Amino acid sequence: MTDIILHHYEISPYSEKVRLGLGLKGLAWGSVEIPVIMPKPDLTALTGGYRKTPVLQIGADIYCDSQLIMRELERRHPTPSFYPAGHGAADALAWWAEKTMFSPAVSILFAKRPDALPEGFLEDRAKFSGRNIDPAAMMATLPNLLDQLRAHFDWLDQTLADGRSFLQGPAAGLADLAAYHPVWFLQRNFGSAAAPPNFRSAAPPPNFRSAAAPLDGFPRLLTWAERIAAIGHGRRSQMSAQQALDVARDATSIARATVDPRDPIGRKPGQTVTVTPDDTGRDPVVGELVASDAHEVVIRRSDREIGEVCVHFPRAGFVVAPA
Ligand SMILES: N[C@@H](CCC(=O)N[C@@H](CS)C(=O)NCC(=O)O)C(=O)O
Repeated sequence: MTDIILHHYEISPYSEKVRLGLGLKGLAWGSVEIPVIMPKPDLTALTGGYRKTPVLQIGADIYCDSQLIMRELERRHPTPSFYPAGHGAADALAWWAEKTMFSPAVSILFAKRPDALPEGFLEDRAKFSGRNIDPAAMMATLPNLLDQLRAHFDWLDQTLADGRSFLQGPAAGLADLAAYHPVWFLQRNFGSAAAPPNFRSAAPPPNFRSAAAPLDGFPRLLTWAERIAAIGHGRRSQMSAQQALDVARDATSIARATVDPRDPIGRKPGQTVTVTPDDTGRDPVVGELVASDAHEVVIRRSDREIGEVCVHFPRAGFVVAPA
């Protein structure tokens, strides 16, 4: 059995970024399909309440958020690197791409295809995002969603104007995988050969030969997307949620107590803290601080069924507070 377990579902754009990351590194991984709406009892037994998709598990270490998942994959499997042109700019590009393009891309689906969404989906996402989701009202904002995406897609397209294969040069990296996911999502749901939105089954990469607005004006971007899709997903094997819980129960975390000498407010291992996303799905996870640095915070928690696990979160985009 492989060590790497991804908890995800097929139509999730952030999961597609990680699946491609596993493909880029040529890794074998166990695939646990999670529910698309709450409740997600098997997932939250591992995370302590964090509900977002995807989550990576390696033994009794649980990595929340694709930002940290990619960082951990890079740490454990440095070659080929997600950073062919160095760190910093690639991370910032990924942050920009996700923060600006994910929301308009999924809003287009909510507005145009509410009929294709599973029962209870819009109510779940209203709770998740803390805002009312009304497809009719979203339909009225469609022109603006398309305008916004077109502006961001144009920046990507301009970046490729000198004939480079990928955003930062000849090799694919984190920036490409992060910026690709809205393109993949739109093509998968609205491209020329799009099937109805499918939350469950793995689908081949969408067809990038022709596209609907706002992607239709960017042939370079479509060729770039084709190159990224060709990376594939590595070697995936199905796993049940129960198998993943058993793995966690039988493993011991690799996290070690580490003081962060430059923690801005002097947090120390042993303190009880909550860690909460600062945007959507703001479910606090409580645990004992084990380690932290500028980009990661690790807490230890105990679950009745699986015993002790360490849950890892990014720092950017998360609030760490005393419990
Ligand atoms: N910053 C997070 C964002 C994750 C995210 O918002 N994922 C969406 C699906 S692509 C989600 O969690 N939706 C609600 C859910 O799956 O319960 C990451 O990079 O992993």
